[in-house]
Amino acid sequence: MPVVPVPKFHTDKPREELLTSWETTLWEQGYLVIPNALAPEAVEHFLNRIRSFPPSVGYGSNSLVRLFEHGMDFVHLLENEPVLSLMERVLGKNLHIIALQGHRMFKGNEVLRFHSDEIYLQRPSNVPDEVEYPPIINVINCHYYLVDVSEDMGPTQVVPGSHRACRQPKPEDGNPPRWRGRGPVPLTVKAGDCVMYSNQMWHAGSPNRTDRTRLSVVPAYSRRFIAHRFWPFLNYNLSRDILDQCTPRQRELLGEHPRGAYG
Ligand SMILES: O=C(O)CCC(=O)C(=O)O
Repeated sequence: MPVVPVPKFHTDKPREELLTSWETTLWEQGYLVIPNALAPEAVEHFLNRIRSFPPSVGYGSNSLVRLFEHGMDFVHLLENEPVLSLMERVLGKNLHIIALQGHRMFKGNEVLRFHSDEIYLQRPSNVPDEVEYPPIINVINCHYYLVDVSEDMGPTQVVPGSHRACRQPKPEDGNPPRWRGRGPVPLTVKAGDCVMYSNQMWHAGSPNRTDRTRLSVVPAYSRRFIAHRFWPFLNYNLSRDILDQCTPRQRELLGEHPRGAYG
């Protein structure tokens, strides 16, 4: 594995009251934006990295995958504060990542269909939307933005509260879909901001009307019981080069856990 410099990350843990307020927002709305989550030096570093990688084999032009294979800089990013403390608060200390992607969204390759990435609690088709279901947060997609994202650049959109829908959006929900009267919010941000949302909530990109590319690094943190999505899944091997350089906490974040029920 090539040796790459590791930029400076934020290491200060957030105050308890701030964590509590962010956590409340996540449970209530399903999403949150933390401004300046990534230091300017790290933004510049990952911007240059993400720009230059060849496409990931087998994936579309908008998704780089398993970025930790490219160098320890991406592994260190997983411990960036205040994001890690918030993830631990919501998902438990034994959380791990199930994916570490890079997004390169440009005119023509946007993800425009609103969807939940996965449904963990399914509302049966005979249960009306008025029936309360709990908010579901098992996986949190965290987009660290490397460029400013204006409304014409096709920002990610989320439908507030839709992590309680417990189903995929349907044509009757409208185009774009609304959940309990609320339509999508475009998440325009500055470089360094971190957009995070429950992967069960309805989200999509939007048309990029510029010639610029929306670039982000996207770790997906999850509860321990959710399986990794490191293709080819069954026989995926994390290289020794990476593992030998990781601290015990970094190995846990990549998916090493104590033995428990089932093995
Ligand atoms: O940010 C976007 O463009 C949407 C990406 C998306 O839908 C996804 O990662 O599942």
